[in-house]
Amino acid sequence: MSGHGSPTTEIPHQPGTRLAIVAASWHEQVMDGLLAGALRASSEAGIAEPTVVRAPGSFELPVIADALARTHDAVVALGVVIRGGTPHFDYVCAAATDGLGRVALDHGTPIGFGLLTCDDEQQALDRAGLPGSSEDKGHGAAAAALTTASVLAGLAVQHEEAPRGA
Ligand code: DLZ
Repeated sequence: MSGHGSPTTEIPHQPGTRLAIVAASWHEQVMDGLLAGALRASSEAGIAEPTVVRAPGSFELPVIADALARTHDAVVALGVVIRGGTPHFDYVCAAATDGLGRVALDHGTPIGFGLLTCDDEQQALDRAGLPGSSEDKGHGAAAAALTTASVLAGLAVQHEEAPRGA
């Protein structure tokens, strides 16, 4: 899947949104770029101090995201998994992806999916929002989580204004 076709939506101004970012620790340079992009999106939304926590690896992202989803309005999960010569890649990617999807639905909390699954380090660098990168997936994941939180907040207001059956 490429970034072709990605939307250019403006992030809603939402300074009261409780945002958390969980970032894995493997592949430091790429992670630095992803985290910087997510923090930039947070500041574009007017959120001064999001919660930021580190996970050892991408496999641990869901359990930390689960804890954060209980106390925040939106969570951004960032990680990089690079294909090696063993099936480990597939297991880590599947566990992280399935787990993050489950957390979002279990808690009704949007989880921005900023997990890069790449064949090699160059692919990851190209998506990391670093100087010379063609994409900024950390910013994109945070923008998606924040926009979804804003949509959910709007739906909750509508629901309060128009009780079912009225
Ligand atoms: C073990 C492992 C490997 C081989 N590769 C990566 C990777 O590319 N990116 C990443 O975020 N984590 C990797 N890990 C670590 C696992 O996610 C996990 O932290 C360990 O298996 C310990 O549970």
